[in-house]
Amino acid sequence: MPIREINFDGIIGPSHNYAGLSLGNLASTMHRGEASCPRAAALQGVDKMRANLALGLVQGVFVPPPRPARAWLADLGTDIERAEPEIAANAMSASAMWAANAATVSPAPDTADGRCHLTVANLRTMPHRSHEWVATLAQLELAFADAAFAVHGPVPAAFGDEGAANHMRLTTRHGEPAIELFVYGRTGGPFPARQHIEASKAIARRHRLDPSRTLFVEQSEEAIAAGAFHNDVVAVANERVLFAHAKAFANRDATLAAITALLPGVEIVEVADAEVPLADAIRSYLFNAQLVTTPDGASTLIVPEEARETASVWEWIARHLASNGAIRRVEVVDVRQSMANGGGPACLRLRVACDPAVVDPRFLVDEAKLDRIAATIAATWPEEIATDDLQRPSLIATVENARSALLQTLDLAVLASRKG
Ligand code: SUG
Repeated sequence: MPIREINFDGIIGPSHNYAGLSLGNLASTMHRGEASCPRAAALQGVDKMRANLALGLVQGVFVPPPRPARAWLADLGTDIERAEPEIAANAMSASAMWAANAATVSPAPDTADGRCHLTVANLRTMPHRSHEWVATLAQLELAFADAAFAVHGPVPAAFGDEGAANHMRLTTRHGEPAIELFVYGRTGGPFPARQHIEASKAIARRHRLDPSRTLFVEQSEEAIAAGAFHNDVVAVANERVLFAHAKAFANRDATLAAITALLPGVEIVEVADAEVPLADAIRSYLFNAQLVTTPDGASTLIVPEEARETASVWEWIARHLASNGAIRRVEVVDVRQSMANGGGPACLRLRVACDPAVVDPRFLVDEAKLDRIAATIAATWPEEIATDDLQRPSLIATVENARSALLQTLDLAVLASRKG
């Protein structure tokens, strides 16, 4: 079977809540303290996957890690009952749902040993995300156990790494080798830059990429300061299309010139600030869309409902479609529960380009399996979580039982015994 692009969506976990833990992520801060709806959130995620299947795409899933993160709490010398509320919230986060931050992936055609390489992200900048990698690595090692893959542990925690959200790959149909772009932050003004250049360079070396087809690009300080805590909030790439805001990169001209020099067939779709101001781009998550190629060859943009509700964005989309631009079709999905924590359609998925036959089939889904997942969610996920519930013993029992039920549904009980 040929290489296909597979989107692995993080199933939104039963502890999904709005503790407001992510400084620099405006949605997370704005919704701090609100009650969340984990069951509705997870079902929104399932519906997004159904829509992807209907487009003819190959779809996979990752399961939520154990919450509370009991091993992390033990390393801190405490437990969920006794931890201070802020620490408890960090141990109860469902943030692993944003699978774009799970790992960086270099498909086999780009690597010197012809294997598809994955490096799990250390996510060290935010405490609630810093412990995700342990359970994520266990899952990656299971899903991608075939010799076609090389799964790497995290880069040293001295250097922050947030995975595929800061990585783009461009190819053309003319058969030139792909280029991989690593976007790092140097400063974000008042907000942390989460991706460190040394982490990106380490990943490129581990993945045995061709240095002459690898670019390290600085994200603009203005974008980070405006709330684009990851590059995928202001840019997305698929095949030969790069879709980006004009303020995405620190050195716009040099960056676009370097990309074009390496890949003359690239199509750059740039949105000017005068058309869609940075604030609208971030509020609407126009660029946190899934840019995919459907089997009919059409470049399709999957945007959240919030894009339709933002006038400048929806007008830009209408103009682009009418002009017969590189993006041929736009689909709208409702992922509002995730969006309220700063996670759009693209955050919820990790792209792995490989032969689907070499992936552990338990991580691939069709309609029937999504029905079973939805039934488990409907039966076991809590309906609502208020942030002062996070240490309530009955909620903790519900969250742990819900994950066990999902692992049973997917025949992945083996993950229950792994540390996380
Ligand atoms: O890391 N939100 C996530 C959102 C991640 C979005 N991912 C990408 N852009 N690829 C984050 O900031 C909020 C959790 C809270 O506030 O409780 C949070 O972690």
